Amino acid sequence: MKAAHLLSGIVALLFTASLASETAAQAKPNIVVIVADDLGYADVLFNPRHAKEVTTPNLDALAKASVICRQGYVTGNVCSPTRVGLMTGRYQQRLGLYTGGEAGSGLPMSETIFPQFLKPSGYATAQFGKWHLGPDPAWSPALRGFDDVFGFLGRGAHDYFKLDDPNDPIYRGTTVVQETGYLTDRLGEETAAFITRNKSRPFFAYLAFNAVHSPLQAPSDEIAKFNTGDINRNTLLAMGKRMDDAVGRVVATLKLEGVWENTLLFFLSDNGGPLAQTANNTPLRGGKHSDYEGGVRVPFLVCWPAMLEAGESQAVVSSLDILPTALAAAGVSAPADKPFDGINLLPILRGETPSPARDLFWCSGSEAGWWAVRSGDWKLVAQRSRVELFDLARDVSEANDLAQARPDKLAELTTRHDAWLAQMASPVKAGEKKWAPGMSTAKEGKRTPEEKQRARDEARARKKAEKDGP
Ligand SMILES: [Ca+2]
Repeated sequence: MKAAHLLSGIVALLFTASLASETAAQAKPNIVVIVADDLGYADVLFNPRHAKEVTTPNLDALAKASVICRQGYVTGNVCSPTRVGLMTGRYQQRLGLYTGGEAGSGLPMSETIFPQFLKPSGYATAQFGKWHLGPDPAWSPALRGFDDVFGFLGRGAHDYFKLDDPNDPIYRGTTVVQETGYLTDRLGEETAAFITRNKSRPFFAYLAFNAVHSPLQAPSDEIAKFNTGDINRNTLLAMGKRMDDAVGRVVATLKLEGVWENTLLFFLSDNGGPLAQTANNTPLRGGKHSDYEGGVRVPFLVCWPAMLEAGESQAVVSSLDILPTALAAAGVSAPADKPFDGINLLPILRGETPSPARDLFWCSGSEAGWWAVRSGDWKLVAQRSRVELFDLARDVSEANDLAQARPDKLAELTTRHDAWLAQMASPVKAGEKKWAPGMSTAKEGKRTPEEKQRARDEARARKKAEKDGP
């Protein structure tokens, strides 16, 4: 009897222990998504071929605790469209949003976005920094699932020092506020304060720096620490360093508040570095505004100390995967009516399943004329009539065009892209899904003087918008 009692006692104890450990394992992780803006692929220390003058010690420390995804992509080559993909887990082209102008004019309010999937599970949600998914307060993230909001809405760029400009306001929630300080510092401080306020419940923080997007502005003492001989480069690096400090502050706060281990954190850039602004994308070709690797392959980290062993991954991953991965980690079901284009990365990054064969697609519509597809190690990159083919396994710099040598692959990838594009919506603003020969030249010849003037005005407006930043 005694022995039986003892045994049942042990069984009960084991049962309780296993329940407790299961509960601990099931505690919902915090989700932190940090997006840099226009960050050069080689302007971070964790790229082994980083530019020698780069200083990002906090990002480097984060990378050492993360899975560094060496083949991480975003879904577009400019700011706004990639944010649609990130917020919905679906290609932005499904909504007819191909260009910066289209996506920046508004991600339809009818779409369910990232925080709205998490809120029913008890997550506190917050957005800090650049929104760029709708131009005015009607499109505010505060009206679509984010409890706390601190940032700016309408444009790709914001002055880093002038934080009280009524023409380009900073909002807290839906209220315009007058702020002081350096914007990048402020975003780090606000995110840290949110973490402290919500440490005892699961939270989702979306920290979208506008750094290191133009305008090139940094505190002069920070700029003075760099000595490249180029004031623009010095300023860009100072902006990057300040962003690195803000990331360091966020990570330090997660640790201080005891929630670091169970936080799933992503870090990436929204598109490649702009070469005109002295960004360095080594060893990749091109930069922002192009579908070469330099425009769409970005620094990409996934960190979850409790559940992911740090290291490197060569899996092809996308910003589309962030939402599905976060929902899987949080135990939230993916929507059945609008299936994600992204995938749950956790089994892949844990090495439980091999990297799946997958295709990634890009398309900026007929106006910009860029489109591209990656299938296995093959990549087709097209802008209008120029179509090139690369083998990324041997030629990550896209220096050796194999279009003539491998017409079979060229045809195969074109077919894959056409099949994908057929599922996408037409551009909401202008043009066709894809540029075709004769499209713009034919129009040009038939224009009346009024149409030509309008085209010139539009080009000027586009140029100004580009300066403000897509
Ligand atoms: Ca950007």
